[in-house]
Amino acid sequence: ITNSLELYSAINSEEFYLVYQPIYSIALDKVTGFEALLRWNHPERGIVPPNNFISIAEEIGVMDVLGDWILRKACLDIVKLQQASQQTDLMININVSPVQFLNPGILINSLEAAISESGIAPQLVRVEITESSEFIDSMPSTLKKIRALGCEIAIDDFGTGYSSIVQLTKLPLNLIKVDRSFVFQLDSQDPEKSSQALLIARGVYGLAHALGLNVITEGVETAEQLAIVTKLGADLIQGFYYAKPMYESEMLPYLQQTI
Ligand code: G
Ligand code: G
Ligand code: NA
Repeated sequence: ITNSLELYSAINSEEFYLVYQPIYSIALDKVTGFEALLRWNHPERGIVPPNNFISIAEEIGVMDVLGDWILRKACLDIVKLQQASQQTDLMININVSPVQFLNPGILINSLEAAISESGIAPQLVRVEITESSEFIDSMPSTLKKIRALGCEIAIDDFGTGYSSIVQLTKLPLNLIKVDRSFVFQLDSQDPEKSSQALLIARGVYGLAHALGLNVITEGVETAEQLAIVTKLGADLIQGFYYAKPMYESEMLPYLQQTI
């Protein structure tokens, strides 16, 4: 249903936009950054969620172009917000697709361009990666280059799919993002399930911290879940409890209202 022409034209006619979800620091008791999340406002089909088109964009080879647009737009938006909110240390998490690691030169160029165009401090940029066994060989050297630019690297969806404990020591990471299925299970009404989830979560936080990695806990929706993960050692929280992904125009009012 979606072809490359349609995706290219969508980039040119600005049908893509980014929404932003806050990331909250427990230690600092404030929002310290946002994750940029892609949306497609299709002229006929309305809002198309990324799960319905990113894999197609990856297959037909437009992810480098789309990824370039995402990096530039997200950096520009967060710098604007830093200035408007006078919170100059706000961080931006940006998703990079595994296929972008097939053309590392383009990815690094895009990142450098996004940084220089926006003037953002590179250490405020976090690149979120998901592991994919196909591209794993080309990843470590490219990740090192990203780190050399000064950016941070977070591994997404930890605890699902390919991301394994071994990778935590093989890749030059700064953070892991715990998949929201973790939090969901902590809260299970089934006592056996929830106590198992508790053990696993404690282990993951402990391991991450022992390796010097920060943890973003995704999918926190309730005060109960927040209390549980805080006790377990969570440091950064992303979830509907704080806010759903919001439009760019909503970020400044959101920050002002949470101070
Ligand atoms: O925002 P939502 O929950 O619909 O996102 C679903 C998934 O789509 C995310 O977990 C993420 O993996 C992917 N995604 C969202 N935005 C981006 C983006 O800008 N780039 C890439 N590569 N993936 C994205
Ligand atoms: O894996 P990744 O970080 O790319 O996923 C981000 C997506 O997860 C966002 O698009 C958002 O819609 C979704 N998300 C974030 N917080 C919550 C939450 O508390 N509950 C649920 N169900 N989804 C969430
Ligand atoms: Na992500």
